[in-house]
Amino acid sequence: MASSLPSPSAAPPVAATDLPPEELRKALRVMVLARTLDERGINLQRQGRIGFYAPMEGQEAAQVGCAWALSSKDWLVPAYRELAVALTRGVPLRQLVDQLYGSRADLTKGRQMPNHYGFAQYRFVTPSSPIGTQIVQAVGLALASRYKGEHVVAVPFFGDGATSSNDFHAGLNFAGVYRAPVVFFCQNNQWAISLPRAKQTRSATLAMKADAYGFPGVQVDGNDFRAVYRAVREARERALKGEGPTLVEAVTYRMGPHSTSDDPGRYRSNEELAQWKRRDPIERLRLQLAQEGHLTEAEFEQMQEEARAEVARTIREAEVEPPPDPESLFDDVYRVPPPSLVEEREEFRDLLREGVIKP
Ligand SMILES: Cc1ncc(C[n+]2csc(CCOP(=O)(O)OP(=O)(O)O)c2C)c(N)n1
Ligand SMILES: [Mg+2]
Repeated sequence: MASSLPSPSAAPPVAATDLPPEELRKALRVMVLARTLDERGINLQRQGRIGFYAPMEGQEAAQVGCAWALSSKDWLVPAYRELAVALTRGVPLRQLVDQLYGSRADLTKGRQMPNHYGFAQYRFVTPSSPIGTQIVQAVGLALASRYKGEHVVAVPFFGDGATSSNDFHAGLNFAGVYRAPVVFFCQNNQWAISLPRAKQTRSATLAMKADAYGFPGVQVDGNDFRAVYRAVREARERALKGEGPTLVEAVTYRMGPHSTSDDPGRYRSNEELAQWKRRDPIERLRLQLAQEGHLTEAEFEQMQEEARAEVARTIREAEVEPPPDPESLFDDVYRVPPPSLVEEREEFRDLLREGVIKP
């Protein structure tokens, strides 16, 4: 895999971008906020305060760069690792943390695993856990939006592993045939749990798979915010002009474990991690801004400090929310519940009252 890595000594020259420095500083702030919550997320699980966490450390530039290039009405169709996408779209930190706790304040009512959040208001679709399913869902959303005359794209977020799923091929083929306004955003973070990219496919790149479906595929340095932003913006423009989908492969790295149920030390080396840490996406954008005279060290430290304080305050507030009302598990399935379910609900209420079932 080392052969596919860009050489750290040959850092690319600072790329031109249409984004003014203030926008880039805002993007960096979101990247820092995402990393801060991510670190706390792992610790909260280790301390037994939440049940599960899937970190995205290392993928901040890919996620923020992509989401920054979209409009607020474009559909986001994520997997379980898209924290920084949600933050870029403007989802309040508190709503994300409430979902991690699955408390009464959680919009998904404690029914989804942590990280599997959805926000209708932000067009951030709740992920389905089976790998690749969001790809076909996004194609459907894109076509439906076009029929309705909306000037938007749909963006499924998926990993290198998902490119082996049936839904990847079905989704790309259908989108190609119907020129669906989709930007397929693949974060190639080198691993699908313990399966390395080299064992995922013999294709030289993931981007080239788009060739078979008759539309462009572009590979981009996923740790370079500006490169990702530019690639997604161009793909979006193509889609909106009616020229069809694009597959964007953002080459990046999952620095943490797959999830809190995983120990990456069992399948990958410290050297590999160290190599990628030298390509840290946050450090890259920070350095670019500093070199261009748009960010001082003190300003960056303040960004980190503010993020830490905001995350700590949000966790403190979210943690005292009570758990969901146990009886609410009977809600939302039927508009008019069948008699058997009404009966079951009454029985459940009795067991709660008698203390046989504890909330
Ligand atoms: C259809 C299906 N098969 C297997 C799994 C178990 N699983 C969960 S995550 C994952 C790896 C996905 O890797 P990738 O697409 O590269 O995304 P990443 O986790 O690296 O972000 C697997 C195999 C699943 N959720 N769904
Ligand atoms: Mg992966």
